[in-house]
Amino acid sequence: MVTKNKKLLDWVAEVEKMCNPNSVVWCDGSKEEYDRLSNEMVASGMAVRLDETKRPNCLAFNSDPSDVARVEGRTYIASLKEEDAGPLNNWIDPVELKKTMTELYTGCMKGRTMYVIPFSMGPLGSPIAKIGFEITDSPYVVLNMHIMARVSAKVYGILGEDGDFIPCLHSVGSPLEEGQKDSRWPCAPIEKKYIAHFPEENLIWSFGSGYGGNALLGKKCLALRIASAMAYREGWMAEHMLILRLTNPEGKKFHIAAAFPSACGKTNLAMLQSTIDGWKVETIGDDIAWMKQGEDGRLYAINPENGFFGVAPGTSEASNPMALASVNKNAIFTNCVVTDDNDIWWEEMGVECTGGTDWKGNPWKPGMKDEDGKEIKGAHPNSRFTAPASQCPVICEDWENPAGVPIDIFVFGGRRSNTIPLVHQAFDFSHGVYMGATAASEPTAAALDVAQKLRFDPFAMKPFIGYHGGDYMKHWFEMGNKLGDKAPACFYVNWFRKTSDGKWLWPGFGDNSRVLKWMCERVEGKVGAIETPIGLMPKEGELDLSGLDISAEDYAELMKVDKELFKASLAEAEEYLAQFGDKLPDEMKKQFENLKSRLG
Ligand code: SAT
Ligand code: MN
Repeated sequence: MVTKNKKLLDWVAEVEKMCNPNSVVWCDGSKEEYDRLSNEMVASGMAVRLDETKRPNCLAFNSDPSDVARVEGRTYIASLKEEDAGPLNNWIDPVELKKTMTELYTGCMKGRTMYVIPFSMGPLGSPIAKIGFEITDSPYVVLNMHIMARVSAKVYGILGEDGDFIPCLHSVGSPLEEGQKDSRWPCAPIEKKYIAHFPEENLIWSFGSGYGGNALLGKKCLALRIASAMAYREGWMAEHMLILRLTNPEGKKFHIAAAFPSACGKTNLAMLQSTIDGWKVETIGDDIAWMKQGEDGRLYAINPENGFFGVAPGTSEASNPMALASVNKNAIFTNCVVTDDNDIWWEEMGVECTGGTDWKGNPWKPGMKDEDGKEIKGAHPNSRFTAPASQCPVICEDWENPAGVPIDIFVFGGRRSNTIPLVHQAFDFSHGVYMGATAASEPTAAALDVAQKLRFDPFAMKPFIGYHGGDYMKHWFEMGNKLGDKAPACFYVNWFRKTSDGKWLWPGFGDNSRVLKWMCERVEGKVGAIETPIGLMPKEGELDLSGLDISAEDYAELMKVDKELFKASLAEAEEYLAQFGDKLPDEMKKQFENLKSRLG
C-alpha cells in the first residue's frame, strides 16, 4: 500500500465505489509512468507521437470541438452562504450541487482506469507548498499534471499518516459500455459540465471536460480559486500573475509580478527578450503567484506551478523565442496542426507549413477556405502547449527557491484597443488597488463563453476569485496596510492600443522591456513623472525609445489621456462597483471619488 493516510484511503475508496472504474492506479510521477501512459495513448489513437528527431518525446492531442477552453458559465463556487461567493461568481448550494454531481459521478468511470495523482503545488516539502490529490479517469490529465505540477511518490511520504491535502475529483463524464469503442477525446455535453469548488471544505469536483483549467485541477481550481479563499482567511495572496526578474546593467535585480487576463501575453512578458542593452529578464512563473509577507516586511512570491500551459498561436521566434525553445522536447500540444512531416505547427509560428492535420483531425493546407470563403485555421485559437518550466532557457536560478523572491513592482493591465495609455503609475498603493480592481479587458479565446465587448476583470482574477469580490478588494487594501512603505509600486499598462484605423501603436513583445525599465527607474527614483488625473506618466525623453521607429504622432496617441473618454468610463466603473453593495470597501469609494474629482 502506498499510503496509510486515512483521509486519502477513505476518499479514494468512496470515489471508487461511486464512479465504478475498471481499476485504480496510484500514480508515482515517474518517467516510467509517463512513458507507459504516452505509449498507451499513442497505441489507442488518442495521441500522436511527433517525429523523434525533430521533437523528442512530444505528443499531440486533438480535443473534441465542444471542449476547447475553460467554461466560465459552468464554473461554480459552492459556499454555504450565497453572499460568500459574491457577484463575480456563479453560486450554487453545496448540498444541492453534491446531489446533482453525485448522480453524474455514479458509474461515470465505467470501462475506464481511475488514476490517483499525488502532487504538490510549490516545491516539494516547502512550507508554502500545498499538497493535492487529483483523481481522474483521463490519462491525458495525468500526463499534463506530470508537467504542470510536481507529481511524485514523495508526496505520499510528505503527507504521512495524518497529513492533510486538497482532494480534487475529476471525470471526463463519459462511461464506456461493454465493447464500446472510446472516442478520441471523451467528454460530456455542456449542460453536464460542472467545475465546482467548495471553498469551506477545500474541495474540488470537476465533471465533463478534459480541457486545461477545467481538468488540470492543480492550476486554476486549486492554485487560484481554492488558494485565494485560503489566502484571504490566512493573510496571504494567491494571484493570477506572472513573476519575472529584471536585472539592470549595474546588476541590480528587480522582481515584477504582473496580472493580465488569460491570453493577454503573460507568457510572452514572463520570457521577454529585452531590446535594450544590458537589461536582462529571467522567468520565475508565467501564470500564478503565491505571495506572503517575509520577516523583513517585504512581499515574497513563489510560482506554485512546474510548467507552462501557454497559448500556442502567435508564439514564434519573433514573439517568444524562449517559449519556443521550451517546447523542443518533452512537451504536449493540444489542438495544433500535426504537419505532414510529423512536427507541430500553429498560426503565426513564423515558419512555413505545407499542410498536415488540423485541430479537428481533418487534412489541412494553409489558406484553405470553408464554404463561406472564410479561412480555415489549422490550430484552434486557444490551442496550447504544455512544457516543463525547467526547459525554459531563461528560467531564473531562484524559480524553485522556497523562500520566493521579493516583489518590487506590481503591473496590472488588459487588452484595450483605445482609452488606456501605454503606461501609468499609481500615486500610492491604495490607488494601485483601485487600478487593479477596475481593470478591464476585451475578451480572448481562453474562455469562449464570455459575450461582453469589454469586461471588468479585477486583477485578472474575475474567473478565479474563490470568494466575494468585495472581500477580495478589502484583502488587497489590508495587505497594503500590512506592507506599508514596503508595498510594491503599482503600474498599469496597455500593450494593445490601436489607431482609429486599427494599426498597433506599440510594437510590444521585447520592446515592452522599455516600459519595465521605466518602472524600475521610477522605483529607484532615477526618473521623474508627469502628474495626470489618472496617474503618473513618463516625462518626455525618459521612456527609453532609442533605436525604435515610432513617430511623434503615434507616441502622442499611445500616451494620450482623453479626459472625456475616461469620464465616460467612470459611469461604467460606478455601475460595476455598485454590485459589491455593502462589501465595497470605503477605500474603493474614496479612490473613485478622488479620480472623479481629478478628472473634473
Ligand atoms: O485553461 S487554463 O485556465 O489553464 C488557461 C487560462 O485560461 O489561463
Ligand atoms: Mn492564466
